[in-house]
Amino acid sequence: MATYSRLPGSVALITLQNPPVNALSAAVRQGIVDTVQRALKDPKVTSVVICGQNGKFCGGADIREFAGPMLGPPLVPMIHAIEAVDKPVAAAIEGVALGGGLELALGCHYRIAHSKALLGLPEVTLGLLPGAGGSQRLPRLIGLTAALDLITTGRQHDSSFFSSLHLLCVCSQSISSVCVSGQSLDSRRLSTLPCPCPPDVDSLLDKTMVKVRQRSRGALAPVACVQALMAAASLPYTQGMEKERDLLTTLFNSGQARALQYAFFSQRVVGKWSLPSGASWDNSAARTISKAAVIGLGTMGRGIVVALALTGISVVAVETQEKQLAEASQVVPAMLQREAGRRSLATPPGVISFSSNLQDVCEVELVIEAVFEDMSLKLQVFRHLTSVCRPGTLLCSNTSGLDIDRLAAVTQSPGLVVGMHFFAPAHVMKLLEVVYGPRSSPEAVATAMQLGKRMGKVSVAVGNCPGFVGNRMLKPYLEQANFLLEEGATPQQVDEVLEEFGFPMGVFRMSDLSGLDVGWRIRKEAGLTGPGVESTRTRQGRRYSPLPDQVCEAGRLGQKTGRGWYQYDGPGGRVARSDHWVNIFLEAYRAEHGLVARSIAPEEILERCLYALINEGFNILQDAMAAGPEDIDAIYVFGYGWPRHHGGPMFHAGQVGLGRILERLQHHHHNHPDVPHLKPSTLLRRLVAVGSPPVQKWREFINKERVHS
Ligand code: 3H9
Repeated sequence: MATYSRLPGSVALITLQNPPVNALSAAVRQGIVDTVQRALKDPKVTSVVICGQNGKFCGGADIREFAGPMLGPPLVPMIHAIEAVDKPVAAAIEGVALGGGLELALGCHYRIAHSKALLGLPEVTLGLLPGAGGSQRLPRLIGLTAALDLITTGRQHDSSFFSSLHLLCVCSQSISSVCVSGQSLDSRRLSTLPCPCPPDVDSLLDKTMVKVRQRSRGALAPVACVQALMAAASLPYTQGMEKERDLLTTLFNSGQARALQYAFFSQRVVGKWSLPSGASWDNSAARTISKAAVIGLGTMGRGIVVALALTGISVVAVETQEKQLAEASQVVPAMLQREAGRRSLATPPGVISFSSNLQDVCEVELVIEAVFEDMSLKLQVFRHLTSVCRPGTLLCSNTSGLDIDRLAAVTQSPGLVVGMHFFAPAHVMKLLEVVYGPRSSPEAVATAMQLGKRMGKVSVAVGNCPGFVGNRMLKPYLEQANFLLEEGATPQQVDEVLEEFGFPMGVFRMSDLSGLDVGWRIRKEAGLTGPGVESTRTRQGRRYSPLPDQVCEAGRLGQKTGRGWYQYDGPGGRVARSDHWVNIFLEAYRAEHGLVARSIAPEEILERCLYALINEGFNILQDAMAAGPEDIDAIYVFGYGWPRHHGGPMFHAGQVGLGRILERLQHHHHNHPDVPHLKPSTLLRRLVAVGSPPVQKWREFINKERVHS
């Protein structure tokens, strides 16, 4: 709702009230309409100020209402009516003015903001455009060029940025004095102003459209934002508003908007973690960490040191190999300085001290081990740590899939051991998997989750199983991609289909970037390949493709060697070009194994890669290794490049239809009975049997089934 009060004198104060961010719900909109009317009718009121309760102006339209029918007064006429009134109206902005909140402020005649306030039009990130006049008023105020950037990216900035664009007025005269002086409000009504455009407006719009199409990877909203701004540049306001409305309606009805809004909420749902033991975010206390240590200063370790230091934590960075230590002590401070310069830090970065002696971690509160992915080495480190650290120190491992419980077992306090699985580069990538073992204490999980949040990560609590959630699902995806090559596809064909779907990189380009030796080493450790293992297409009782092993054996380890599934300009080269060698190699491989290449349709490529991954997601939910589909989806969106406008793999399954996914998995499993990952998961079957409930209901269904079983 919105409350009304008269300040001493002649100013009416309207306060938006809808915790936590004063979103413009039906009740708030009704409140605004009523209170503005009251201010107009009151002869003693000469000016109006709109503000928000609890230091937050407004977080925009109430996203929770988007799923239901539209109730209450619509935003567009409400804002238009405010702009039209003849008493000056000012928006007093504290905290945030985002989306519809900023659009409301743009309908006011004056805008004043606190220096720390954050403003922006982030609708594009929700699959929408600023549809309450924002796409038409903002460019009229700040010019087309600046508006294009803000609206197509959804970027948010503080008030000094917007002051420089004259969006905020430095009030040299108070609002009431404007009224007393009888100054006309005409020039303050943005809808009446022309849109300032650069001389080469057509070329600017064309170039922006090309850039936006490339960047958006199939997302509709950024393109619609450019179209709305084209209208602002070329049409009178009223016609521009018609265009804005039509584009908004199309976006609103698209699956992409639903996916992006789901992604917004799933990012918040995962913060409210719970474990099968009943421990959860609201009943488990986290420790505040001020001193930490990182063991191992390879690529991951260096990134983790920087991520910790950026939050103000002092870090002991330990590396036992002298050469690696010398290199890291040069590189890490430079990385930190660069990152600190890019962000405006609330606190100065923590101090980093380098050491080659594990003994130096004895004073810290938390250790993150980031040594080579080798169980015996990690066990050795954990044994050492438990003997040198103070009792009560949290011991974490950055393993990407090894058994946390085995590491915990060699320590004096297994309850204080958790996994903190970062993604490279660790100071940049948003995802953190926090892995709890059967003995991890709620306090250890809560501390790791909160530490992740402090580092600006989306932290997701996951169970302890090989590969945890992300890498466990990646395995069947990679496996299908290899099988498709055996059957006749090329790496480019597979990658193109996946990139068309919206992944920034297809599976083979991605593998080349990560290094093909990573998986090779894991397969060797698992006894799947290596000296003495026969080169057949079946290993350990199931279909296996030795293709990636053979590529590695040929010395092609990806970008770092200048050759992998593609060829590059040289070692470390970035631009992937198709390589004739790969085609000859695939032909020879097929001939050796008596395989006849067939032409494979893009639909089959997409289905087999994605549905195998999704199927494993259902197995993970069934095994309670993830609390709900939102956790899996957040992991894939923030850590694995899953296109956000498809919501995440589990959301996508719901959009395709669970019945359809089941039917296609059955079909592909029938054709490939030796591939267990294609066998539909029991949970998927059960969900289909109860009528395919929407993804938001799966958690409840799974929990109920668990209670009954
Ligand atoms: C729009 O305006 C469309 C118009 O152009 C046109 C329409 C015709 N609605 O993020 P937090 C909830 S589209 C409903 O953890 P923070 C959020 O779910 C909108 N709920 O806090 C969470 O709930 P819970 C354009 C909302 O301090 C709680 O508030 N606006 C909304 O880290 C706290 O959120 C945006 O895109 C909302 N609009 O960050 C802004 N916003 O506690 C979206 C938040 O139950 N919001 N909630 O989990 C944000 O970016 C951040 O929430 C904000 C606060 C920066 C405001």
